[in-house]
Amino acid sequence: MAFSNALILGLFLAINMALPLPILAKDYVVGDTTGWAIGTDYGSWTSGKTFAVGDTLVFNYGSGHTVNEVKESDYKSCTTGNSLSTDSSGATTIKLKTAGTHYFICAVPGHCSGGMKISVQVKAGTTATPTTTSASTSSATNLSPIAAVLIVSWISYCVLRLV
Ligand SMILES: [Cu+2]
Repeated sequence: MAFSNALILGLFLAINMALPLPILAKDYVVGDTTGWAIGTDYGSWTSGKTFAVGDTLVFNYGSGHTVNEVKESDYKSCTTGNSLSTDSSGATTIKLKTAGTHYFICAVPGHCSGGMKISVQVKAGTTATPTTTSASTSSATNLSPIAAVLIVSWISYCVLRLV
């Protein structure tokens, strides 16, 4: 009896550890309490953070700034003429929809070179809609919930028999 209980407990723990937890999309406030401003080192703000598709960047700033998404070359040279998007609402929310590196700068002259530039590396997330590239990995993970349900059902059956 004691052995069975230990076995069940062990199995239960093993399943819990093996099951992938659902990864929820996160909101990141750029620069935290400092927000989107000149003189902030956004390189150190991004370091240690992992951004995934589905996450959101929130830029908070006063009037006189913008958030422009730009290409890498324009990020490096602080060029705003070819911006992919622009906003100056004071609270710009950017949903990270694609994997890869995304670049944002402030379009007000002097601000980008003054530090208002940020690049974020976005990895493919589990919250994204399935694409052909993730098909190979999703087939493996799709099996585990079914297996888990079967195992949990079997454990429940065993526990009920013991009681
Ligand atoms: Cu600015």
